[in-house]
Amino acid sequence: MTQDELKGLVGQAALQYVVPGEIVGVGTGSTVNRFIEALASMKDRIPGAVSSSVASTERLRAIGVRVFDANEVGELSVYIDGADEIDGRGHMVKGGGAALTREKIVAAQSRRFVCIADESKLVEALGAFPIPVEVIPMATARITRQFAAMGGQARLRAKDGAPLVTDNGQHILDVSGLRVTDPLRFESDVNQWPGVVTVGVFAHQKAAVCLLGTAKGVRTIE
Ligand code: ABF
Repeated sequence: MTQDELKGLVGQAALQYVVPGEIVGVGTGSTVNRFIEALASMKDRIPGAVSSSVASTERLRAIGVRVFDANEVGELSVYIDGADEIDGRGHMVKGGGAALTREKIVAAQSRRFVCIADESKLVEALGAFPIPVEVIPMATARITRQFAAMGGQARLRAKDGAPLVTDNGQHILDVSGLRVTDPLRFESDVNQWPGVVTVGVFAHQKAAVCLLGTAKGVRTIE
């Protein structure tokens, strides 16, 4: 099976976690795009969705799903999103698509995070994928030095020859060279550095369920 077919498989499998009659939280990325395609089949059974990006909002509207602002609704039963890395306990690295802050907000508003990914995303320890960190631009140099002191190399993410600007008007540092053995502590520590908006380690908002696309079918890790 191709990677795209594996994504299609888990996108379809995620439908079983959508609660009829309730608003669903929807993430971002190519795997989530396959979930959105599948969601078209039950769009008349849900009032709508809360989305973590402009791109997903457009796709949801295109299939006729109403998109609510996060502030308009209360707790969501489920949030479905992809990941750049996930370990066996549901801790994730996210933010390769630069939407990590909104993703963490919708995840925090949801009772259950269902992660959908192909099996290449499953790792023993987080950190081989450079960890995205959204930062206030004036703090970039100091935060870079703080990561260097931990043995990490932070690179400012660029787009079209200029620093990438997130949906929130901030920058992204991608940090390589770290092996995160205690994701909860890493997330808590880095999150309180002045100038850090969001760190792309999701341990406090970890996945309750991971649907992994494998050559043998969907593997569920709970
Ligand atoms: C979002 O999309 C991000 O947090 C993560 O960076 C990315 C995964 O994308 P894909 O499904 O395309 O690999 O979930």
